[in-house]
Amino acid sequence: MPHRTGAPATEQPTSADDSAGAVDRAAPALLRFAQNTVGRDFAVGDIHGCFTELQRGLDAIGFDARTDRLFSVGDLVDRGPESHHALRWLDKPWFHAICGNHDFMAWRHAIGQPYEEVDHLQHGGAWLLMLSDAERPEFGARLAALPLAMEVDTGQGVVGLVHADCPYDDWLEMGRVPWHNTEAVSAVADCCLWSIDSYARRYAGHVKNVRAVVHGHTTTRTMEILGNVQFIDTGGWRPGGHFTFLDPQALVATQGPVNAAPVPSRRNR
Ligand SMILES: [Mn+2]
Repeated sequence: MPHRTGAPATEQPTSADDSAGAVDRAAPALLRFAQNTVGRDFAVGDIHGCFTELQRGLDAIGFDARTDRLFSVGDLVDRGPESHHALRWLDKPWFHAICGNHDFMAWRHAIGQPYEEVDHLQHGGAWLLMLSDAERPEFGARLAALPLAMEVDTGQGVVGLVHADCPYDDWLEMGRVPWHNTEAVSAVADCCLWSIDSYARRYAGHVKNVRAVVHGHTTTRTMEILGNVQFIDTGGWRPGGHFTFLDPQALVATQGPVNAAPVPSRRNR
């Protein structure tokens, strides 16, 4: 059980039946990547259907698809105009993503088992209705297969990626989670997907046995570091924000260009 995050935050589910681990996943929930010895690695925050903006950022940092890798900390879909491009991006051999709460809501919606605690349609999910009946299950299956966490070997220890919050003070615990035992996993999955607790408390403890843990989910004006935990969702998906590209090997972040899309009128946000 997670011991860091305490009581569930308001967005978190209360029923085990509706919790994030209650539906079988097609992939191991913790994926490990070997060190990239031929190019650079970058982690990027929430994308939310803004893949053209993301590409603009990649161009700005000179991303080389032949040798570099891009790791998304989740929330590929909802809110932006190009959520339906998510599978195209997941097909790219250099693009790897974990599951965010929006990806979770989208896949539950797409397979006809909507997550009852949050109305996905009210949180950017209307794009799913635009897909054909043939496309929707494919999105459901692909998003359901996203792992809840990743670790990237940097040659100086691993850097961990989790969408919202790390359930443990010791990264090795992530490797001990019985990911296929859905009842045991649900509280862990809920923390990984939804929790804003550590950030809200400005918790600055050091997660052991990992160089750094990288999160999205909590949108900040500039990247923030608490202990060895790095929050990199700097709102590249919304007007005035920018993508932050964090090199896990050097632990150096580069800012992408400012998102110059017009600010939507208030009722359309
Ligand atoms: Mn999120």
